[in-house]
Amino acid sequence: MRIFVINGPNLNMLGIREPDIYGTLTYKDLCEYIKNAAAELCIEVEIFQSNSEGALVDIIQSAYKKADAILINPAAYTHTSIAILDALKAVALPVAEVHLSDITKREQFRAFSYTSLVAEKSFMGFGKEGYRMALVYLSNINR
Ligand code: CA2
Repeated sequence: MRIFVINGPNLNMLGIREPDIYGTLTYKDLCEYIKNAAAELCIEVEIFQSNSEGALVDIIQSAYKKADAILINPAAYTHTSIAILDALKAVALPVAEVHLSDITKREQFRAFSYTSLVAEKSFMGFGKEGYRMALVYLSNINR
């Protein structure tokens, strides 16, 4: 099974600021954690990160016929991007949404997620562990 893990804007800055919200984990640490979790589950992962909405749409489209599922943390685009929602609908793959923080317990503008409209399941507020939980969830989806 091959899963595309897609991370949105500013996640590459993890560990640099706002440790109270996102912890001290760096983006490199997060990628290592995802790769180790995937290896334990015998899943192949390809990890992407972009700060650009269009690039994220391109990455989602490239998953078509190449991936069996998508794990996505669209970061701030979670709350704004119909383009990312449409791309996820277009490729019609199982989607799990992950957020390091619990977006329902933060500012009001973060409470709504366009991604949740297409995601089969959302994991939020579990930090890096949410990525492992989402990999487990997607690996158990029978298609
Ligand atoms: O909790 C999450 O995973 C988020 O998707 C993270 C996004 C935020 O916009 C979403 O509302 C929730 C932010 C990504 C990282 O932002 C940083 C900000 C400062 C320092 C380092 C990272």
